[in-house]
Amino acid sequence: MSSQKLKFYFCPASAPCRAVHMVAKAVGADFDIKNVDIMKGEHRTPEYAAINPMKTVPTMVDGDFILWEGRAISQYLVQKYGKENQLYSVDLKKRALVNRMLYWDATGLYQAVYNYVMPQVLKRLPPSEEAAEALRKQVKYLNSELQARKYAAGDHVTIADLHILASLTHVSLVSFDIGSCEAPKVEAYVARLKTELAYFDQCNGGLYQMCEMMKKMMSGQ
Ligand SMILES: N[C@@H](CCC(=O)N[C@@H](CS)C(=O)NCC(=O)O)C(=O)O
Repeated sequence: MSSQKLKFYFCPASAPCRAVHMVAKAVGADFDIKNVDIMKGEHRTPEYAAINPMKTVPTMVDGDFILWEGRAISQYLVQKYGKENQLYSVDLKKRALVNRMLYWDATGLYQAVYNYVMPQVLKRLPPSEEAAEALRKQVKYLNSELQARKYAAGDHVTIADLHILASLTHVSLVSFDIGSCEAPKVEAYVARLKTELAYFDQCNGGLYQMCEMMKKMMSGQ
């Protein structure tokens, strides 16, 4: 195992970056963070494109190995540091369930969050009822999964929970009430994870700073 410090390129408010940050803390990785301000277009510079031609965050650099796609980085981190195998069990079926929830987050939940939140944040468009309904549908689905178990993929926290939590908290940037989704299990799950994860505040502060900026912008300050 290389003893070199990992380097993460993060935008502090970004959901996949916050999720990877939580995973890195959970496994006790030693890392440095380089902030990339995507609002200022810092991810589109030739220097950044040379590291990640997709020009997205997060990106991880581990010596001469470079990886992007948040969920792939999280899987790499647990496999590399492996101290908390429960986060991404080596058991075939347990891992398959974590993967199912990670893929659902990538293609279902986070897409719905993105489609509802980002037009309001980036283009100052009014909230779309159609996008809100699509998001409610995803939250209700998670509620049904949480009837049978405490966490997304079992009875303990996995990397799927950390990505799902990052997606769900992203709605704080706008006015979206998870309470309006008739999903009490999801509300309780988010509240529980926020208190259970010792690193939650440290890894998610950038989101709440951006929420404050958004509030000021919306009120014309
Ligand atoms: N599927 C990718 C999505 C990465 C992504 O789109 N990140 C956003 C920030 S949340 C970004 O880099 N946006 C810049 C752009 O698309 O121009 C992942 O999960 O890592």
